[in-house]
Parts: sequence; structure tokens; C-alpha cells
Amino acid sequence: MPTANAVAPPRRQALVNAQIAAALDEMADLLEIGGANPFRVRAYRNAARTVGSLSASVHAMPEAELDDLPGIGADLAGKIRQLATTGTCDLLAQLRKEASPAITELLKIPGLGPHRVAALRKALDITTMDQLQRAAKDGRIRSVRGFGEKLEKEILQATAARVDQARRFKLADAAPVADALLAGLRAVPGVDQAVAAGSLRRRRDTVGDLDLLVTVRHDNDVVAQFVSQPGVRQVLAHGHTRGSVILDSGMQVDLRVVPRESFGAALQYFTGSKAHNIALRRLGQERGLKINEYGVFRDSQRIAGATEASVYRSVGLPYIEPELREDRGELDAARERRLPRLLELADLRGDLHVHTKESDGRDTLQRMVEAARERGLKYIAITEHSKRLTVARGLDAKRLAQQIDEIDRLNATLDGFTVLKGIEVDILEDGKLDLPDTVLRRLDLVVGAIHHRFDLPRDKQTERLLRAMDNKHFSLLAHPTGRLIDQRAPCDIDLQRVVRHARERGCFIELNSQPDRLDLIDTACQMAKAEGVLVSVDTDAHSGPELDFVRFGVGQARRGWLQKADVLNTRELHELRPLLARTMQV
Ligand code: DGT
Ligand code: CA
Ligand code: CA
Repeated sequence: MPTANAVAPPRRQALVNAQIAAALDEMADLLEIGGANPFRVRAYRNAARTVGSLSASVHAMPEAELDDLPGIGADLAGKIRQLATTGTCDLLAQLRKEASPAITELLKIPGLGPHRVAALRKALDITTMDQLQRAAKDGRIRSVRGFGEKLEKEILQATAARVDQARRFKLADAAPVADALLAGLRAVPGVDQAVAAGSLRRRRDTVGDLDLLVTVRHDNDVVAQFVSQPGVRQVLAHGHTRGSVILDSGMQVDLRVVPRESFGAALQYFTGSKAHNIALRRLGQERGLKINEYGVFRDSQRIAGATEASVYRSVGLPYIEPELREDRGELDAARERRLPRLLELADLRGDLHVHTKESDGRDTLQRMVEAARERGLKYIAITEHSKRLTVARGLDAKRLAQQIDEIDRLNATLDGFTVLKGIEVDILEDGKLDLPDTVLRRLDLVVGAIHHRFDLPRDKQTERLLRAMDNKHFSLLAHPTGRLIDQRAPCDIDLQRVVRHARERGCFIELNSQPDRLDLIDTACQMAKAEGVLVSVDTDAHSGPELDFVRFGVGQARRGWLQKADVLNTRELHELRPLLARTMQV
């Protein structure tokens, strides 16, 4: 889910209550980090809570009425009014300017709230991720009041996970920003095409910066408009054909204006990856061709470049999908005419990992069914958490049995849609499942996952998953490595052994589409395919709209070379059922 400040709208716009509450919270955070008076900080937090829980829209409320809300005085009312109508306020802008982006990054470390960030700054002068990591390594953090050895260790792990990802943004946070910026560019008179290139177009799970390309019908000031739009914090470069900016969220965006006759060559070049481009350029050189962002040239004559396909054709290759362009064998596959026909969103028939209000979801069973039908699906599996996960109101055998009966009753009323009975059962530390076989056997599928003890050594962790699959009711291993982008490194497991065991046992492996999971990663999808294990591209949706996360899973699956046939939930229900009935059992 994009955070309020990751999305920089291209135009000033009115905010809804939830966005105003997020802005007030951000101000509280920034004030607290800056060491402001605790009463002032609390006033902003309370105001955030008040606005967030109002049923009426603040936007429509007269200032006097705002003023009357509990804990909101004239001063705060003025700021809320400014936020509601202009999308920002002077204090927020000033606080953002004063706080370095590096220090707000620290808030993303689990366990570090603004209070602790302020304490670290005061005691150890820590203002960047690097400094934080060094202090944790040196054992200096444990001595700060309110910290300890355990927290220090957690901080060290979290910073290690983040430094790998040095200042990258999740695809799901970057994509809507790119869409908004592209819409703004298309609205500039004279702009013809506006598209995203770079890692975003290759659907990488995280992107370092955005790369946008435009072509123009006639000369205009598109770059000037781009660099001066609201939401731009800093202009890094500004020329006639290129601009580069940093948005308020810290995200960098590079824009290039390219001639129409070079559009394909530029799109190909700026889509990358760099490794793919280098390999392609080498193929060109072997044929005496020069390939760059302006076109394909023999001597000084341009022979291709208006379209991407023309660039690939110039070296005797068919078009290669962006998701494959990582120099992982796609050029050989193209030459040998064995490129995969990649999975598409429309190939999916159902979703095998969905929650409802019964555990930690936000929508009812009925509503999830409607949402799935609206999206053209034919089936979903309801897979609530199991009892060990008390924070998620996990189901015990009795509540699960009740849900099974409820689903049976619902299915009797549905036409052309089926709700499958499932569970996301916890895999305990020894590989046993968190619910008895007597209730698991009543289900259409058992999805298993680990939610604790992520730190087991490789052998133990791998064994844990193998033993879970030995249960004859087990069908699908959910988010197999447990990684959370920016927050938790993948578990140490021998994934190949796990995948091979899945094949022996007739089990399947999930590609979880939640934007912070996208677990399996692309190369692991390739491995599963090579081992002959079907991957299930599921959303793990906790509300109706989260079913749309599947497009991120599809992007990742495509990066993993998966085709329709490689994906479990492209099967029609009558094809799926026999696959879920385990035939190879212990
Ligand atoms: P990112 O932003 O780190 O997620 O990854 P990309 O792939 O978007 O990389 P970026 O933004 O640095 O550059 C965009 C594309 O431009 C990149 O995918 C390929 C192309 N490119 C950049 N630098 C070079 C280079 O030195 N040589 C070649 N052949 N291509 C380059
Ligand atoms: Ca980029
Ligand atoms: Ca770039």
C-alpha cells in the first residue's frame, strides 16, 4: 500500500480524511524526531486520530466546526483546513525540508518509532541508516536508555536487510506515482507518447528510480513543466530534452524527450536491464551494427529504431518481453525461437489464498466472493489463519468446522462460482500442523505457512517445511521464504530441496502477490518450473480491493519465465480438483 508521502500527486489536490490524518501523523513524527515539546507532538497525534475516525468529510466542514472537535484548537483547525483544500500545509513542507530524508528512513526499521529515533540522534548523533548499522555492529546502541541488547540485535538485522535494498521503492508504491506523472505529462500540449521504462517496466519487485520517456508532436516546454510541478523537492538536472528530479517522497524520476524516429531504440535502451543491453549491443557488433538509444546504425546510417521490435529484428531476433530482459538466457532463447509465452492476468481462473473477517481480513465472505466475481474469477479458496496466530484471530478446529458448513451453504446458492474450503495453517517448529487431521481432511486444500521462528538454522528450517508437506492433507506452501521486502530477510532454507519434495508429495508452491512479499522471487519461479512444480499466483487478499495485488504477482511470475501451463490457478475448477487431491502420499 503506498504511504501518503510515497505518492506525490502531480497536481495539488484536496485530501480525504485518511490522507489528512496521515499528514498529521507525519508532522507528529517529524516534530518528535526534531525533539519538539511532547505536548505539541501529542496534539498532532490526537488530531490525526480524531480526523481519521470522523465519518463526515473534513473538506466540507466549516472552520468553526473543525475548531469544535475535541483536541483541535484554532491553530490546528487552520492547518487541517489548509491540508484539506491544498493537499499540504506550510508546517509540513517546512518540517519535511528540515528533516533529512535519511533520518525519516530510519522510521522504517521495525521497532524504531520517532521517539527512539530522536533518542538515538541525541545520544549517538545517528541520522543515517549507515550510522545506525555501524552503531549496532559496534554494540553502542544497547547502552542508550530505552534500548537493550535484544533490540540492538533486531536493529542490526533490519539494517542489513535494508542496506541490500539501498533506497529502493516497492513496485506497488512506485507504480501509482509513475501513472500519475505519466498522466500529467500526457496532459501537456504537444506531448504525443509518455511511457515508463527502466526496472518499473521490467516489473522488478523494487525500483531504484523511475525512468520516463516522452515524444512530442511539436517543440514545447514539457521538461520545464515537469521539473516545476508540485511534489518536486529538488531538481537534479534540467535541459531541453532531459530532466531529473527528486520527489517529496525521496523518489528520483528521470525524464527524457526523445525524437519519434528513435522512440523504440530509446525505450529499448532505457528499459534495460543494463546487462541485457550490453549483451544485445554485442550481438549488434558481431553484425557490424551499432545499437544505442538513438537507433541501430550501419556505418552512419540508421537502419532501425522507431519501434522496439525493429531493434530486435535488426539482430535477427523476435521481440523480447521487458520482464525477461535480465541477461538470464533470454537472448539465446530468442535466437533459438524458444521464448516462453508469458502468463497473463486473464489466464488466471481463481485465487487460492484469501482471508475474510473471520480471521484478520477486513471483508465478509460474501463481499470477497463478490469482489472475486467482479474480477472475472471462477473460484477462490478461503484460507484463514489457524489458532496459533492469536493476533490474527486464528481459527481453532471448531470455528473452522463452522466456516466449512457456512461455505457449503453459500456454495449451494452460487451459480458459476465456487468457494473452496481451505486454511492457512501454521507450520509449527517441528513441521507439524497447527490443526488436527480430523478437520483438515474436510477441506478442499490446506495452505501451510510459517509465521514464527524465522531464525532456525538452514537444516532445521528446511526439514520443518519437508515434514509439513509429509502431512497427506497439505497442498500449497504459502510465501515460502517468509521474506518481507525491507523488513525481513528470507528464511535460510534449501529451496531446491523444498521444491523437489513438493513434487514428490504432489504439493504446490505459492507466489504470494502482496507487494511487500512477492515471495517466490523471479529466479525461484524459474527453478520451480525447471523442477516441474506448479506455482500458484495468489493474492493473500485481506480485503476485496487487495485481489488487485495479483498484477504484481503476475509481473513477478513473468520475470520467472512462467507460462499459463506452469501456474496452478490458471486451471479450470474441474482440472484443479484432481490436482489438489493428493495422489502421491506418505
Ligand atoms: P533501478 O532504477 O536501479 O531499479 O534499475 P534500472 O534498470 O531502471 O536502471 P537505471 O534507472 O539506472 O537505468 C535505466 C536503464 O538505462 C537501464 O535499465 C539500462 C539503461 N542504462 C543505464 N545506464 C546504462 C549503461 O551504462 N549502459 C547501458 N547499456 N545501459 C544503461
Ligand atoms: Ca530506474
Ligand atoms: Ca534512472
